[in-house]
Amino acid sequence: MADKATIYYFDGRGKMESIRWLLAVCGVEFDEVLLKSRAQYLQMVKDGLMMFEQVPLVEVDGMRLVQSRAILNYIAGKYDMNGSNLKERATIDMYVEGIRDLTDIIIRQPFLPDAERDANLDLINRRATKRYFPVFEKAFKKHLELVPTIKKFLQPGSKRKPPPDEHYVKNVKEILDF
Ligand SMILES: N[C@@H](CCC(=O)N[C@@H](CS)C(=O)NCC(=O)O)C(=O)O
Repeated sequence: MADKATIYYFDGRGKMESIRWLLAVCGVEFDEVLLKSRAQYLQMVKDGLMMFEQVPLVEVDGMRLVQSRAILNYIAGKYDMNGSNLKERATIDMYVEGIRDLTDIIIRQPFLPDAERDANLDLINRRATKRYFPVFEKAFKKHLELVPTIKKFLQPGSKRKPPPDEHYVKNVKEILDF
């Protein structure tokens, strides 16, 4: 039985969603502490919970992990998701870094000033359809069967978060004071 984790983040996708996905794929149960107010965030900073005063924060195996790459690498390493040799690891890393480049421009979209939204949306569409999706579609054609843990995470009622809405954006801005 995998050790349970506790994750700290806003009530939305952001930089935590890939971590939620990986935990789910690895079959790791997790509790969520949702950041709801600036006071709660400041208290976490005061208590020294986050090394760089940032979330995502994941408590697992007696550690407080921050930095999404470090968190993902730890979980992937622990649950043997890094391939069986250095070459497989390099291939996995290329897919991971590719999808990170795409999600970086997606995550920022709802936080952009109005004047920059259309251009960024255009960039997302171009990059997704022309650069990233074809690579992943090709890979999925080779490995099409749906892993049961992924199937489960896609069901309603899982801890998967919905796309960001105005309420989420307002909440994050209030908590981080920007
Ligand atoms: N490199 C970090 C960036 C984390 C990050 O930017 N977190 C934001 C929320 S998504 C945050 O906590 N910002 C508060 C701050 O930087 O003061 C990671 O990948 O985890």
